Amino acid sequence: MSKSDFGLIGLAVMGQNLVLNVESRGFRVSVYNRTGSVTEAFLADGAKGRNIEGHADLKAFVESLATPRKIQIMVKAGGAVDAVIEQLLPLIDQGDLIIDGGNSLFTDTQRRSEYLEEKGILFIGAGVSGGEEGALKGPAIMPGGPMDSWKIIEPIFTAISAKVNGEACCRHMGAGGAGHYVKMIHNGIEYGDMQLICEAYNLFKAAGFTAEEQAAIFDEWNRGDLESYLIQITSKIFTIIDEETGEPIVERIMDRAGQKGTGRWTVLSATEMGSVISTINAAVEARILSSWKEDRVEAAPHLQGPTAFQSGLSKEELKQKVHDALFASKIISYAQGMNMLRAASEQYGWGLNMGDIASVWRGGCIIRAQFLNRIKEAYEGNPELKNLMLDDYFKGILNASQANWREVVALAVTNGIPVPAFSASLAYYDSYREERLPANLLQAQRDYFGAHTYERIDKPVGEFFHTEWPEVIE
Ligand code: NBP
Repeated sequence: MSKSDFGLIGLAVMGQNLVLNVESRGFRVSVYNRTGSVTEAFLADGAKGRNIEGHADLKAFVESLATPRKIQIMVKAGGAVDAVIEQLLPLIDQGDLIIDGGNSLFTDTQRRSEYLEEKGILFIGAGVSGGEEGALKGPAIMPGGPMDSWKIIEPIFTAISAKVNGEACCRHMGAGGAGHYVKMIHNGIEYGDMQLICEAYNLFKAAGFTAEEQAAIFDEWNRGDLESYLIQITSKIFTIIDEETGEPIVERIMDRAGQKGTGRWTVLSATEMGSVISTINAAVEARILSSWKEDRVEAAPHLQGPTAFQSGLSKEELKQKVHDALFASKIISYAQGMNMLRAASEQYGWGLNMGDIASVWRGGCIIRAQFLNRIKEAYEGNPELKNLMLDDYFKGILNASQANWREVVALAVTNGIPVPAFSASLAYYDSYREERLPANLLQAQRDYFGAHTYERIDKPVGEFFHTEWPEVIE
């Protein structure tokens, strides 16, 4: 029997669907899963009649693969990946390629890259986005690792990835952990996008829009400049009615959000690098606050706020203003994410290409959106673009939207409706365009209590001064 072109370990939902996708592109695939019954069930069901062979024994699995072997690990991120690598090492040869396609922390990927390089094993850490459906029909793939390793898997990854205008949503991102880093930022941006949509929904709900009206608004937005997968599914969510109560299902769902950790990793990495991702940060914190359900229920009768929603706006006017606030905030979120990628690229020497990243995110993944074409164009037109906000297209939108954006944030604040991501985005915009921030006073305070010194606006940069501040008498 001919050897397989590709092997995959880890037959949970993502692994199974990726296998079916690879096979559907004309490749022969071997599979292995720690729990053998899972492999058997897959062979008897989804893989039945397809060019897929399953193995209960890891050695037999490895031997079934054509060399250089291409083995993708699709198991739970963390220790399980290391465990599988250790099991593979005695069985594979130098020059074989291991790909970790799970949501691994990029520092783990960097470590594994170095470890495997020492042993002569090729390694790619690939972020895969698009959930189960993407895995089956065409995900966005963000591979990182040495170029020679990438070349080995490029034909298969290019074949299975999503396509936009005939272009594969899969490009080599950079060395080491670059691919998993880009995937982590993708997930952070996904958090931001989702939270911004939720804030729009919350305002509409307070203003008395029905679920049906919201379905129509998001559907309309999905046919305009906000066109995206997340806006599309949001529109559909509002159309689903709970059979038991006859209410829209969204109103029966518990308001306690979960998270698996990639948003938190993004925030931690930003803090370490001195990047500002306030929109994503607000989104991560909003999920945490949502999880404090019992505390919120207990506090609600004790802490006062405005009672009836008042705006003085027609529904049509409010719709337009919220649209502008959402679009402007979304631009800020992407501007922050792209700047963080640039900072990481410099820090780790990855040479990330912003245009390529925007291009890969256009299809297959959760944040796929029409406006990623504009981001791609912005960075292709000016690879040194300092901040996405300064690109002509985005600058035009921000300038045209800022008045409505402010009105929406003010309206939310006046009515006691939390809009942490809208307002964090606006504060970033206003801080970035401010020539003089109040950090002069901050420097004075630091010099006061810690003699940290300060620079002066009327003296050369890099010259430091200290004032003998008056003693504080307690
Ligand atoms: P899970 O993350 O739920 O992992 C389950 C798989 O890991 C099973 O095949 C399981 O084998 C295997 N496994 C575990 Br758990 N511990 C193992 C160990 N010590 N040795 C060998 N195998 C082990 O699966 P998933 O949801 O398909 O996701 C796979 C990867 O893709 C994860 O890193 C995930 O974060 C990432 N991802 C998921 C999605 C998504 O939408 N679900 C999207 C994008 C990326 P068993 O059957 O023997 O328990």
